[in-house]
Amino acid sequence: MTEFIKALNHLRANHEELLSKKNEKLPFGNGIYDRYTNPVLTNEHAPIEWRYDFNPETNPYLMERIGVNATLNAGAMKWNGKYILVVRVEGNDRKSFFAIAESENGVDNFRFWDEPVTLPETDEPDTNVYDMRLTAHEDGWIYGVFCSERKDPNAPVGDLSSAVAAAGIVRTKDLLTWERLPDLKTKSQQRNVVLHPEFVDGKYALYTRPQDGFIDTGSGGGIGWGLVDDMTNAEVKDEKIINHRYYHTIKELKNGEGPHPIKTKEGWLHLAHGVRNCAAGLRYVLYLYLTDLQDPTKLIAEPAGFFMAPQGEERIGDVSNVLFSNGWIADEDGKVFIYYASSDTRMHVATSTIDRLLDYCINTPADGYRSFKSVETIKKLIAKNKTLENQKAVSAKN
Ligand code: M1P
Repeated sequence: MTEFIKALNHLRANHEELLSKKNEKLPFGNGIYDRYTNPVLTNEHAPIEWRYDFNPETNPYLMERIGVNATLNAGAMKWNGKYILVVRVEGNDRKSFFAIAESENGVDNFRFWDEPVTLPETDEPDTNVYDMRLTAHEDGWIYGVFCSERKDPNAPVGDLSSAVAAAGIVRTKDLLTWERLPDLKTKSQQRNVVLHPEFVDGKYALYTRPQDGFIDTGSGGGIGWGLVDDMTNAEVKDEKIINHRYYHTIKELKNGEGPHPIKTKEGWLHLAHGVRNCAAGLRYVLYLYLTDLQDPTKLIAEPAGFFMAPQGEERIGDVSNVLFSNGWIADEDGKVFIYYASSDTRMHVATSTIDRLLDYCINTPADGYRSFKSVETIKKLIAKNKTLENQKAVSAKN
């Protein structure tokens, strides 16, 4: 056996070992969700066929020819009984593209399909595409709404960083062939646009995130909502903010809808990200909120603070201190798989149930917006627990 063949066999074996690694729940969760020991996808999960030339004539050193830097911000859905992620794969060349990975159980053994998604371009080609939200809409199509980034045509000479963000739209019936539709037209730049799964007043409904610039949301007050007549020529003319940003909260600087909300008996359950600034830079955390079933723009409940924040190794990566989620899957038995990326580098899963998430949403105290109020809330809980202890002591005596 040649050295080349030995090295290739070794590469294949290592890759298979990584892909088939079991994932276990971490012990002692917080009662709301469970985290898992391993990420579900890392850059090393990318198929070796995408990265290596296996021909000893053209690649005698078995070099990695095309590097994958990160696997992050995946949209998710259940498809033919499998847990499907539409992953943002970022190459060493900084370009992101989409690729589908599937798993039988939703927590491990995710394997990429043979080839990345071929995403058609519009007449104005995207420089970069990322963060696709999948929506199996009641009209029968599966839509993918993603961020399309292009260089700012009005940037001053020498400014090579200014960019423009817009919502790109594709649709498919089989996750194999994607039809590109015109980008969403709105008054401002957009990122984190998500399609609601049902018609509202006979129209398509979009969660938006109006922003003044590519990074700054500026006067954009939070997560917006707009109705659209036709997804093949989507235009949001009126946008109203349905989930606001507030001073001195986890979403003071910006926020954005995650995946599309899940319909529950208590209302639409939303997962979103909130961003604040600090000396270490921006900190991205996840939070939940609940809106009315009949009127998805009406807030019913929103717990104070974050639902999930970067923890341990999740804190470190290409963009540290970031949790971001644009994909979750609710099974028919009520189990929920929350797919989240840490520090713009790798994908993880956390599991919970609809009942637990609703309990968390409805019974966790809301934000009082002042330290004094936070202390009052804690004291109320202490008093409640004391009463319970006293009652127990009394009944033990009797
Ligand atoms: O780097 C953190 C995240 O930053 C952006 O999110 P937002 O538009 O809310 O600031 C996105 O580019 C996202 O991909 C990235 O994870």
